[in-house]
Amino acid sequence: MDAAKGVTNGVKGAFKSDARKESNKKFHELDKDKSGTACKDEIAEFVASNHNLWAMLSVTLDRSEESCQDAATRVAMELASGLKGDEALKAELTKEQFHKFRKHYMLDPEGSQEFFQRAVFASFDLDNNSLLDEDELDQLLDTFYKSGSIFKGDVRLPEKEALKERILQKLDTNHDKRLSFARIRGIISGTAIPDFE
Ligand SMILES: [Ca+2]
Ligand SMILES: [Ca+2]
Repeated sequence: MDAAKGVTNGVKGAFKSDARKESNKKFHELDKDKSGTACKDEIAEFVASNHNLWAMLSVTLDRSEESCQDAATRVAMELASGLKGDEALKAELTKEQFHKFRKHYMLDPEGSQEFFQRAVFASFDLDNNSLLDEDELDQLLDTFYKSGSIFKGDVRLPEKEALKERILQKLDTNHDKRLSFARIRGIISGTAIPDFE
């Protein structure tokens, strides 16, 4: 290994262990019952005290802090556990899972963006089945038509029903009138809107 590379790796290593140390410290604090794992209630408290996980959601969607914290907690449990829906809520997260979640979705700007988009999705996925059905999609689309939404831009939106039709036509490839996060992500982030013009 040459000297420059050695230094780079050394710096990376130091950064890594700092992030890791911080995660371990936070995990220790949130693990209230000292079980060595983090359950949903413990993560919920952690989420509540980390405003950047839900405050923008509350402003953007004009929803209560409590409902946004709830959506953010569901997303955090899913991303950290790798499980879905109720299974994720029953998970006991390890210190390692917590650290990975924190590193990917809290410390990394792109990951934070994804977390926000997933939290928007979760806010409308009221039955927590990881799919937006027609009613849930309807509510999401309502936010397109409200002023001050994140989905702004100069794009002229068609009538809501027409937009819904087009979204389903384009994205609901198995025709069950339900959309997963992966399918609708472009709509939530705004990047897919021009496709509909
Ligand atoms: Ca615990
Ligand atoms: Ca749903």
